[in-house]
Amino acid sequence: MYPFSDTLLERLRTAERVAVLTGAGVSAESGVPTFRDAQTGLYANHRPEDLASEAGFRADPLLVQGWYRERRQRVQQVAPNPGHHALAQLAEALPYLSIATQNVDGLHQRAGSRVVHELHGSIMDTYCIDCGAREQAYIDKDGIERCPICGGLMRPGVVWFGEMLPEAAWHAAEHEAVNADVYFSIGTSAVVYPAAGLPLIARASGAYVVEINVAPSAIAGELDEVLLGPSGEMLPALLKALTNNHAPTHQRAHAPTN
Ligand code: BV8
Ligand code: ZN
Repeated sequence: MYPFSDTLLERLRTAERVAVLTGAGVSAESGVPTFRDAQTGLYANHRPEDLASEAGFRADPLLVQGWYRERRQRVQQVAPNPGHHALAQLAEALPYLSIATQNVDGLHQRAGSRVVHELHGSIMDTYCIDCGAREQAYIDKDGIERCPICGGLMRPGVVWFGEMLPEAAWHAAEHEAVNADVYFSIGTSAVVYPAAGLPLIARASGAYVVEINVAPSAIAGELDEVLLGPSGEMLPALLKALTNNHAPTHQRAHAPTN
C-alpha cells in the first residue's frame, strides 16, 4: 500500500536515535478536530490566534473557557488511533524513539508512548492565571470559572500564542532534533514556531527528515521525503515494513543463527 523507499528503511534499520514531531493531524483520525478545524460552530468566526492567546482570553474569558471545556470533553471521549499505537510500537522496535508533540490531548501517552515532550502543554491542566492554584474552580454568577483561592480567572495549562514554551520540553525536543539519525514530522502544518523549526534543525544536523501528512506542509520543500497519506494508515504500514522484512541491524546482530 505504501512503498517506502529503500533509503528510508535502511536509514531506519541503522538508526540509533529516531525523533518525531507531531501536530493535530495525528489526532484527526481519533475524531479530534485539528487546531484550525476546532474553530467550528460558535468559534467559527474567531481566529485561532485570538482564542489561544492571553489577550483573547482576558477579553472574553467565558468564550475561551467554553472553547477549552468543549475540546477537553471531546478529548476525554476519544481514543488513540492506529497512528498513535504504531508510534508506541515503533519505539519498541527501534533502539530509541522520542516524540515532541504540539498536541495538548495526551493521546500519545494513552497509546503507551513513554518519551513524549509536550511543547504546548496539556488541555487537561487548568490553573489560576493570577496565583497559579490548581484547585477545583467555582463558577461565578456570569458562568466564568474562577479560582477558589483568590477569585482569579482559571486558564488552561496550554501555551498560548506569544507565550514561551515550557523550558524543559523545548530543550529536550531541540536535543532530540540535533541528535536524530531519522526525524519524522507528522500531521503538522508547520506554521507555528518554534515547533515547526525542529525538523529543519534535525536536517541541518544531518538527520534524514521525512514528512507524513495528507497535504504538503509549509516546510515540505525542505525535507528529504514527503509521504502523502493519513498517519493512521501510514504509520502502521511503516511499522510492518520495518519489522516484517528484517529486524533493524542492531537486532539482526543478535538474531539466533539457525
Ligand atoms: C513563542 C496550544 C516566543 C493551544 C498552540 C510571525 C512570524 C513567525 C512567528 C511568529 C510571528 N508572530 C508570532 C510568532 C510566534 C508564534 C507563531 O508561530 N505564530 C504563527 C501563527 C505565525 N508562536 C508563538 O507565539 C509561540 N511562542 O514564539 O514564544 C515568544 C514569546 C513572546 C513573544 C514572542 C515570541 C507559541 C505557539 C504555541 C501556540 N499554541 N497550541 C491550544 O491547543 O489551544 S499552537 C496550535 O496551532 C497547535 O498546537 C499547532 O502547533 C498549531 C497548528 O495547528 P493546526 O494547524 O490545526 O494543527 P497542525 O499544525 O497540526 O495542522 C493540522 C495538520 O494535520 C495539517 O497539515 C493537515 O494537513 C494534517 N492532517 C490532517 N489530517 C491528517 C493530517 N496528517 C496526517 N494524517 C491525517 N489523518
Ligand atoms: Zn488564584
